[in-house]
Amino acid sequence: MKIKNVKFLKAAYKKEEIPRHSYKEIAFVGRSNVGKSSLLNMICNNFKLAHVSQKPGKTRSINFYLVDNKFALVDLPGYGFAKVSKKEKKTWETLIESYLNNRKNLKGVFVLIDSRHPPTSLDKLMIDYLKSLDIPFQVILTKVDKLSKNEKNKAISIVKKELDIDEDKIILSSSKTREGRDQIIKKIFDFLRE
Ligand SMILES: Nc1nc2c(ncn2[C@@H]2O[C@H](COP(=O)(O)OP(=O)(O)O)[C@@H](O)[C@H]2O)c(=O)[nH]1
Ligand SMILES: [Mg+2]
Repeated sequence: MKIKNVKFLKAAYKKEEIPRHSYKEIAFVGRSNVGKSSLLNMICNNFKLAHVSQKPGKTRSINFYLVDNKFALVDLPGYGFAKVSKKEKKTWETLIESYLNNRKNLKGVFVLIDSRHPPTSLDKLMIDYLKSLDIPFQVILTKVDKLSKNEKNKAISIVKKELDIDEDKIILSSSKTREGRDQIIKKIFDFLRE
């Protein structure tokens, strides 16, 4: 259970550009600035793989990465960024939905939530959406290096309650300290086996 070689496959800006391949896929979603690119880089041991931005709302495409010529990691555009036009927002939503809705190779989704804040209405919508489509998912609470032990426990109980999920559906992670990396990688391989 290791990730060795990761290479960029493709960026899809519209649904016609979503690649047709037979690789199983694991996707990552979350609001913009949640730490998704940093997490992907941390997991893949590659600090240049995904673009970490100071300005939120940059990734407008679905990015596909091929891992060890075996399966793909999929970076979905961040949702809920306020500073974009309604039209632009709609385009992203349609792109995310058309991907999640019809993707046979999709084996699991990681939903990233900032551990310092309670889940947003968009996080809840995403979880409900995945539940309704019967897509296996796992919640990752990001940036836990900013929390004390006590605050971590609080964050877990809020997320459990707000999203109506069990504790085993939650992983605490930090791209700074690499906390949670082993658990996330294990879960990726569990998803691929299911
Ligand atoms: N303290 C801390 N900051 C983080 C962590 N992950 C990301 N960040 C910071 O959060 C900001 C957004 O990160 P990025 O990975 O680009 O988020 P994305 O928009 O979800 O892809 C950047 O300033 C990162 O340096 C983390 O685990 N701990
Ligand atoms: Mg990003």
